[in-house]
Amino acid sequence: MSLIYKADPVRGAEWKALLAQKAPDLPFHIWPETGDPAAVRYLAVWEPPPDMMSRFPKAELVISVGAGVDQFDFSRLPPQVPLVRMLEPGIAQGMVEYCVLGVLSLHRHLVDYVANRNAGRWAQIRLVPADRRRVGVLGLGRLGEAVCRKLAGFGFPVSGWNRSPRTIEGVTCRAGADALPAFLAACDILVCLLPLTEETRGFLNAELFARLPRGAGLVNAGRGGHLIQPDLIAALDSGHLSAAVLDVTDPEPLPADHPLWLHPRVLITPHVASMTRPETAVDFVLETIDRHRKGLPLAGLVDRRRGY
Ligand code: NDP
Ligand code: OXD
Repeated sequence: MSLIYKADPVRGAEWKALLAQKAPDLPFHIWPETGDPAAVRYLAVWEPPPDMMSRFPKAELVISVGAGVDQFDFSRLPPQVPLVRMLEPGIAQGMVEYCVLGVLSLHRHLVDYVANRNAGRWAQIRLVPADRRRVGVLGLGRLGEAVCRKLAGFGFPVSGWNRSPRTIEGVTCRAGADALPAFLAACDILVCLLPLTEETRGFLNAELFARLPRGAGLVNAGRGGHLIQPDLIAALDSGHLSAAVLDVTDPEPLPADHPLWLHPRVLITPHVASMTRPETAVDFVLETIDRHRKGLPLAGLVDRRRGY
């Protein structure tokens, strides 16, 4: 009964050392090494091998090493094999840091100061108090909720928009398509933390940008597929949007000659908003395997019909 890991090999080596201590009886292999394929029961993967089920016919449980699961082709996973997404707490911690970084960068005009630095220009921009900068978060799941709470602590008026209704202390929560226009109209900075699904692909588009107040900023830490990139460039060039902080792009890596790299109103990071931490990820995986063996409900179980 072995566990296969298929993701960043450097962190895989850390998983191996941790598992050797915490679960010495669980054979562990780092892809492309697999041991006896017939012994494989559990997989912890970022991108699964396309022939996963024929290669590992006795696989019983698949765990995404990331919080997102849009990289999975659900049709290749038999319904009896549960897919669980990573819920280790380091992901939320990293995402909170990143979104605070992105929102504060926009709030405190970092894009302008980078341009001024490049031009050797000393020019002070008037501060806007946090209580006059409205921040909105799309998606109030594990990450969106944690981000809202932290941002509210800075004194920003924070609102959130979600598929189903949510209550978060200190945050104005709205739900459903009918509530979206009013939510967007009150976002000076918009943060996207939606999962990428059929419903949310291309969500950040010209129509949505037009509903934001003139001069609004964007932080996208969800997935590159949420954003229609030419629409963003058009909105920035027209001045309707002031700046964007993007951690995710489509494709990844973004080609060196892509216009987004050179756009003066865009800051890009290479999908590093958060990184799954081996120490806590291994604990989550061991607990998930244990619950699966006991037939208990699994935290992070993906609903394949919803797509997240
Ligand atoms: P969750 O599944 O916990 O939350 C997703 C939230 O989005 C839920 O509250 C859900 O609503 C809401 N939602 C889903 N579809 C819609 C929709 N069509 N309209 C409105 N709301 C919707 O996910 P996480 O918070 O853990 O993660 C969110 C995403 O962040 C991941 O899917 C991944 O893409 C991205 N991510 C990016 C990382 C990075 O490094 N850049 C790192 C980790 C994650 P409901 O409550 O109704 O289900
Ligand atoms: C994730 C990611 O989904 O790293 O965890 O993007």
